[in-house]
Amino acid sequence: MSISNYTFTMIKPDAISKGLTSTILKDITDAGFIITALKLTSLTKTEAEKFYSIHQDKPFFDDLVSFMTSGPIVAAILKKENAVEDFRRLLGATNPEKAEEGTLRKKYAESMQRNAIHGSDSDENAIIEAHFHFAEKEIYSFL
Ligand code: IDP
Ligand code: MG
Repeated sequence: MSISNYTFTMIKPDAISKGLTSTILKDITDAGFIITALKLTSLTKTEAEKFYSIHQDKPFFDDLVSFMTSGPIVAAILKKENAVEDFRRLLGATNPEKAEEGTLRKKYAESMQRNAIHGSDSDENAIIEAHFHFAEKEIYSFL
């Protein structure tokens, strides 16, 4: 099975605090993604800084780390043909005002920062991010 069939997602603290976890997971599985790893967890400040280190020089970095450590997250690995690209399409634009109708961020995000859900941006990052959150024994293969 090619690595391009997997992506990594997080339901962010804003969406969890609104009770949207099961709704979002249903939207994801209804769109054809299979959950191969799943947990309710949280990020320490150090972990959030590492996960988003590519953005460390951006003006929004400190606020992003505060937001992502403000409450629990749900982390998941998703399987589908062309998973990374298809999930980014389901997710919608980073800025919910620019997200297309029907996308997860259009439906559930409240702002550019509090945008409800994360999705990996490449096959390489999907694998790195999946292993950031999950041990091998927590990842299930359905084939
Ligand atoms: P992405 O999540 O759509 O891939 P990135 O550019 O990788 O977007 O940014 C990571 C996260 O940082 C976003 O999902 C959002 O929570 C936050 N973020 C990005 N740009 C801004 C901004 O301009 N203001 C506030 N927060 C931002
Ligand atoms: Mg990104």
